[in-house]
Amino acid sequence: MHVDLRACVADFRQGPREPLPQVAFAGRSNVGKSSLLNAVFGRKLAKVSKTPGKTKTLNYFLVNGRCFFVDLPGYGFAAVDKSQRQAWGEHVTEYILKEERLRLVVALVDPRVPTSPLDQALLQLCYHAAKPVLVVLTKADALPRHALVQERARVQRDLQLSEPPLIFSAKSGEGKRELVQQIARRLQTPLFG
Ligand SMILES: Nc1nc2c(ncn2[C@@H]2O[C@H](COP(=O)(O)OP(=O)(O)OP(=O)(O)O)[C@@H](O)[C@H]2O)c(=O)[nH]1
Ligand SMILES: [Mg+2]
Repeated sequence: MHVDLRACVADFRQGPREPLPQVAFAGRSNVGKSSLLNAVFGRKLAKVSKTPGKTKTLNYFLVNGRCFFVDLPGYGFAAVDKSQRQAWGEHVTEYILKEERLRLVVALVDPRVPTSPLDQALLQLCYHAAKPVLVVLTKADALPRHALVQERARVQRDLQLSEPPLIFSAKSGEGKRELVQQIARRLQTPLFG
């Protein structure tokens, strides 16, 4: 996979100009968005941290010259000041509402934590913007299998999803192939080859 980091911007209007489809990776701070991208890329291109709030801009990665994967700042992180939090939220909200090249939102959920109203709000925003959503459970390695299966059913119920969420682990690589396949299928664009 050939990947280039092409832009890091707060306002999507300053993002890349190419007329290529975009796939955004959204979810709470610390859910594992940047780690998921690094696992998919097979390279440490996105910055990862134990401290929530690491990704502060919309980071655009050009994938095989065919589409952009966009790493978004996380939501629900209390330790930054309120005005900064609102500005990030507004930037992400505007991006989802107004970016016409945005074709899919991959919504990441940590199966170990109760469903947040912020996760519900993200899905509502995507439905409102008529953007397709793919829900992915991160950090699958951190739970025993039976617990993971239970949490997957809970998340599906809480978020009223028609299909069970995908399972993913950046640590073990589980779910990587299926995620890439699903993204390619939804974009109707082969990402490789
Ligand atoms: N066990 C485990 N830990 C993970 C996994 N993915 C991410 N983490 C850890 O979770 C923490 C947050 O990961 P990030 O990828 O920076 O999360 P993020 O969603 O990009 O966070 P923000 O940029 O702050 O919004 C780091 O300590 C990662 O090592 C995973 O698959 N398994
Ligand atoms: Mg990040």
